[in-house]
Amino acid sequence: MRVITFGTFDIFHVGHLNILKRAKEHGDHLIVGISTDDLNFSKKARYPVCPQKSRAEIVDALACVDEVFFEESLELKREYIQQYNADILVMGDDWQGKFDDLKDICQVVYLPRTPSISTTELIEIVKER
Ligand code: C2G
Repeated sequence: MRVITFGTFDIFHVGHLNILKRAKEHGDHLIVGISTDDLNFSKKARYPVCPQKSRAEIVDALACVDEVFFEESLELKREYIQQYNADILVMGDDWQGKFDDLKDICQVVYLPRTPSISTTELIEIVKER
């Protein structure tokens, strides 16, 4: 089974690692869409701390990840799922219900987020020190 997931993975942390490891448990090939710097800017009005090439290299180096590509638009999930022949879409439960319309082409699974860690909180902690 081919699993696909998406994310920014900026300032890579254990919450990111946990979801990728758990995503892989749903199949035998894990494909990760890394959101581009421009997609982040359009969504959050700021660029990620780490540029997309570095973020993709880090995720691609993980033992649980088989393949990465750049996610250029949030609206293209259906096309990416078809292009990469994914059987299962895994997303964190901060996206609960948001991708249910894709259930006609793949399974859609939402996994609980790891509590008490996020890129935004890490940025705040580093700023305070
Ligand atoms: N995550 C998690 N636990 C945390 C933090 C993040 O499980 N404490 C998960 C998120 O739910 C997501 C993945 O890690 O599934 C990547 O998180 P982000 O980098 O914040 O990705 P995001 O900006 O939500 O993705 O199409 C989606 C876009 O690419 C944006």
